[in-house]
Amino acid sequence: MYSQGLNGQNLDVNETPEFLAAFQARIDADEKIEPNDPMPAAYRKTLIRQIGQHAHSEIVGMLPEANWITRAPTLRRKTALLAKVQDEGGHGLYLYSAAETLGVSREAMTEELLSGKAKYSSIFNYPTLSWADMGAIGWLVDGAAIMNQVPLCRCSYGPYARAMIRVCKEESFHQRQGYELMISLCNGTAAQKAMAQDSLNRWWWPSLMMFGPSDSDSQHSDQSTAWKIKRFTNDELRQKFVDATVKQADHLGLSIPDPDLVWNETKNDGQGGYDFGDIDWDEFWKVVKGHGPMNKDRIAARKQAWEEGAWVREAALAYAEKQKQQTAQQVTA
Ligand code: BYC
Repeated sequence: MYSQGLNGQNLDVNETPEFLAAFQARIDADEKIEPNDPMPAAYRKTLIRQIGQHAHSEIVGMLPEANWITRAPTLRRKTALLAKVQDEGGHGLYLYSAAETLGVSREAMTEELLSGKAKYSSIFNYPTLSWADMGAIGWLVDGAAIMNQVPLCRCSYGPYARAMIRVCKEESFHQRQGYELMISLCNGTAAQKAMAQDSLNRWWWPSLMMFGPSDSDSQHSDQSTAWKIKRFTNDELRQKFVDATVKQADHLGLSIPDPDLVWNETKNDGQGGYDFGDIDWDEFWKVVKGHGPMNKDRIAARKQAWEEGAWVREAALAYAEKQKQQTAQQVTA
């Protein structure tokens, strides 16, 4: 939809020092960069990478939860989960559209996902083993997503920033849906509470990994921050998430699976924050490189959906072409 507005005139820019300085001055003045504005090729490439991977994450992210729609324990839970999974599909579509405004096609992005070239969030390569995982995902995964994505509403690239406003509103509903599910389980039987604890144990560390490698290993952070694509570093957002979430676990009466978690009054410029244990970065990179528990299944499911949906795309294109011809005939008549 957005790509209709891209006229392609500024895809090749002569990146003289004057041009780069003027571009950075626009960013520093908090101006939004729009699809037809001239921009450095590296800025465009960074956005295509990040927005494309973000879109893939939303679409792949439908799979772990969709697995539980038919097994939701009540009609109320089923409709809420169905709506949530549908929202994630919508987020993927806004994001693919935002990436298209940068001159990349949806087909090219999908091919990169299916070939393993484009990444998607590590979190979706873990299995959903119990109903409590629907609560833990909403609470922790959507909670982490909100922490990361609210700053993206102020990203320098207009279409991405605007798409994130609606996405964040919906993620907020998802987070509450998950937390409310956890409250019910924690107020239920001992077995239900144990199921909630087991789920927290399995999803805690992968949720911290969602924020990406530590700042010292984050190859893109410095440039993305200078371009105001990123407003906070990976470690800053991870810290904010831990500080907000520990209190929520306390309220549920659940224990965070980290023996090194301790309040540190000196953190966050003296406002206090939690010290936490070391993240298993070997596990993180293994999952990112395609060797997590569910990587193969996730890509196989996307490949199947892409192939089986080919006729729908063809039919939609043929219909659009027919409509175009009919409109042209009406104009000339
Ligand atoms: N998983 O230099 P860095 C959701 C990659 S969807 C996999 O720090 P950057 C939801 C990174 O791509 C959640 N890969 O990168 C959906 C880079 O590799 P490449 C998705 C990761 O971009 C359904 C390399 O590691 N959210 O919320 O500056 C249901 C070095 O990293 C991960 C977004 O996509 C990871 N966790 O920062 C429920 C948000 N972390 O590209 C919920 C938008 C890093 O050079 N994205 N990598 O091959 C971002 O904010 C940033 O891209 C990141 C990474 C913070 C994720």
